[in-house]
Amino acid sequence: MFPAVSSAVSHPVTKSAPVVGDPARSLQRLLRGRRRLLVLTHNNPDPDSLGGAVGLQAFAHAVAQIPATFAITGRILRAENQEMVRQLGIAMATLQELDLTPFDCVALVDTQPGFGHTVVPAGRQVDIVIDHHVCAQPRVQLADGAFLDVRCDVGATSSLVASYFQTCGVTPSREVATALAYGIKTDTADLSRNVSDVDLRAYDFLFGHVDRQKLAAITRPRLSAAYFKTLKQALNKVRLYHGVTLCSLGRTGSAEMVAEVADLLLRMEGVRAVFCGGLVGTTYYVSVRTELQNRDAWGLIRDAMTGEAGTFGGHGSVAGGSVQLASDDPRALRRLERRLERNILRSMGVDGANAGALGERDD
Ligand SMILES: [Mn+2]
Repeated sequence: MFPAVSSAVSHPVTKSAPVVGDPARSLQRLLRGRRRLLVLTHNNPDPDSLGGAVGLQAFAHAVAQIPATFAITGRILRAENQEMVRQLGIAMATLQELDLTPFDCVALVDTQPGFGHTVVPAGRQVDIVIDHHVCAQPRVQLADGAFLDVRCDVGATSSLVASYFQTCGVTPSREVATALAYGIKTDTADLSRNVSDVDLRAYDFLFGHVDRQKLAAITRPRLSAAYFKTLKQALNKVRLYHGVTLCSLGRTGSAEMVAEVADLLLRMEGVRAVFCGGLVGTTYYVSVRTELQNRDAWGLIRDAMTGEAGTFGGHGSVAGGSVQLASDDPRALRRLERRLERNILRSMGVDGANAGALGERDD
């Protein structure tokens, strides 16, 4: 999941924010001065944000003996993520239903204040930010003396949280270690993408504590019949061009399905870039995946969104965004699909070519 940044911002700088002193010890000091911690992340949490959140909860308990509540907005969408919650017994509250008065400390993990897909309760300031996304926004809603550990060269927020355990000599429980390890696995594509020394050291540290059976169960969960039905419909809509594949699912159940189909299509031989879209309610979600050496996913989605009042974010090989439609009128959807396709083909230099469908060619 990527932060939706305004399409008006310039290309973000992919440099890390400086981490002054030892982050683990600074965080420990801050937590020791608080009574109760609220851990938040972006809407529809993904494995890295779930890992980071339960990791931070456990860390706060271990080094400062303070209770922590993890509260979410949105839903846990992917079958893998639901299985992660089930297998590891991850407890979470719904932010909108939570009484916030007892909390004197608010943390954001795997996101930052001001990101479009992140809810910070009105009137509350954020005390702790642990993240690895590029921030193109001014720092808003940050408390004085806030703890900020934002490292854009690190592959996963879970790696940052795991490093705090390691620095402070705290051993995570099997469940917490498994959550952190799965967070790292998903955000770094099994330590193959966007991976840094911090990620490798964190994974090494965690691996001895991981419940490998549970990790395997999370990686390959049962999938509903509805999932396969959606997949079948999606595959019928694939449009193949030279090196780039497009797929608009039309109306679909969730933004996660758009991302899943994009991941799957990138595995097709000869495909170097994938643009996948789908309408959920009146929001059209776009997922971009690329293996191009000379173009990053952020540049591709920016080109695709040219002229649209959409939001998008991403880096490296993965980007995502959305466009708000006035209604779910099928004609408006078709027009949007055509505009995006035209932008994408122009950007990829395959303007004017005809699309192929699956089954029309054997290569
Ligand atoms: Mn992440």
